[in-house]
Amino acid sequence: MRTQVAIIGAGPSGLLLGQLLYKAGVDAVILERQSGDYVLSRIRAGVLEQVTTDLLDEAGVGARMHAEGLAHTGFDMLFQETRHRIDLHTLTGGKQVMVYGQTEVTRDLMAARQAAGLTTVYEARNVSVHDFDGAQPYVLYEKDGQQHRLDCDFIAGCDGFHGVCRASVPAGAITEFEKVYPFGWLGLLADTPPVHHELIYANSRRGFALCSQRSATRSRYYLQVPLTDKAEAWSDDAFWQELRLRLDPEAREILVTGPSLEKSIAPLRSFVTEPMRFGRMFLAGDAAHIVPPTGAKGLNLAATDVKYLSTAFIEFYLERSSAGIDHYSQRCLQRIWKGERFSWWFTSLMHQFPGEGAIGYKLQEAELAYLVQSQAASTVLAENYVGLPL
Ligand code: FAS
Ligand code: PHB
Repeated sequence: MRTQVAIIGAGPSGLLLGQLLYKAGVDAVILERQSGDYVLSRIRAGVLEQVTTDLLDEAGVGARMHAEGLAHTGFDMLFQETRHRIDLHTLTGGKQVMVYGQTEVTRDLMAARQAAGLTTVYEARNVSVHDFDGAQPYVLYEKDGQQHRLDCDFIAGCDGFHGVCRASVPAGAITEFEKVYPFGWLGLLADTPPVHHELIYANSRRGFALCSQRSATRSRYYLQVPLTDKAEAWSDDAFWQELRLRLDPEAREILVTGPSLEKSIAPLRSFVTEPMRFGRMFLAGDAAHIVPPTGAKGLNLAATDVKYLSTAFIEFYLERSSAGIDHYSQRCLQRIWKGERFSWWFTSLMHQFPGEGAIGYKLQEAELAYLVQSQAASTVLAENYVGLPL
């Protein structure tokens, strides 16, 4: 089989890249290790920046997002049992975010790809990438016990943090920057009405908590937990009880609990790969970078990588220009490091760090008090949260 762009991974990065290339008439085949159902079963991001929603519109998959997504113009910061609203809309001159789960974004992209009759090989086993430093790269994979070869012009590594593409780059050609946080996020999804119409980010001495949502009837909650915790060791009752202890009296009173649909623990890390291009192979999304989810940047940074990469490929094929390809890595990394900084800052402000002692909490409280009193400080938070301009 031959294609112009071989995309490894059918998460949001791979599917969005495939859709943008299709709209421009560039051929791409996606190879995905898991089944489509498995990809959809992973519960992840929930907040989309305007840049991302615009990109989904450009890809022709924004209709359901606009019909079912929830536009949010602010969120609450909770500390010392008091909530303070960060008015995104006023602080950013009219911007907002869209609350629409990554699962639904993935579902919309999958449906569009299937409707267009485009090739996605699910359950492609033992994918390996070859000769990406040469002019004729190719990919090998197994499907239903048969070995296959996919010849291509370019390889897009959209295969996430644990993928094969970054792992195939020779050690001397890549630099990795990493910071691992001493805690994780225990997430719970439930068909219960959200505790508030907007998100609540809570800094509690017991640990961080986040009250998010997927719709008016489906809630998503997170608790900071030790890395040694196991999701299966947390009963639903234990989760709800701990969440209540980290909320303010009003939210405690209003909280509607119910059986969990999903419970999982995600580790938190800051991670960046430099560069993101290796000959004719390009990394995008979690394959190249990871942020702690506090700032809701993971999916959004992936989307802007894909914007830059799709534009570069389209310029190459339609305008015979290599400018986008040659500048891809630099363009992405300028934005990625700003997203990494914000996500690290927000995580450092909102979580309890073992060993920081009482002074650690007092310093956080001082910064939070300043943040909600200073328009300048709140504006910095707001403009990073809604997403920096492209
Ligand atoms: P993905 O990891 O989503 O997709 C990569 C795909 O490649 C997967 O489908 C995988 O099966 C496939 N793949 C891997 N290796 C392969 C191989 N060898 N061959 C073929 N296919 C292969 N972001 C937020 O903004 N908010 C959150 O709350 C949040 N929570 C998260 C929780 C978890 C547990 C994780 C892991 C991430 C979370 N993120 C969150 C970040 C997440 O949303 C990512 O930014 C987003 O999934 C990035 O999408 P992709 O780059 O497509 O990577
Ligand atoms: C989510 O709804 O999954 C979510 C929302 C905001 C975040 C992180 C996760 O900062």
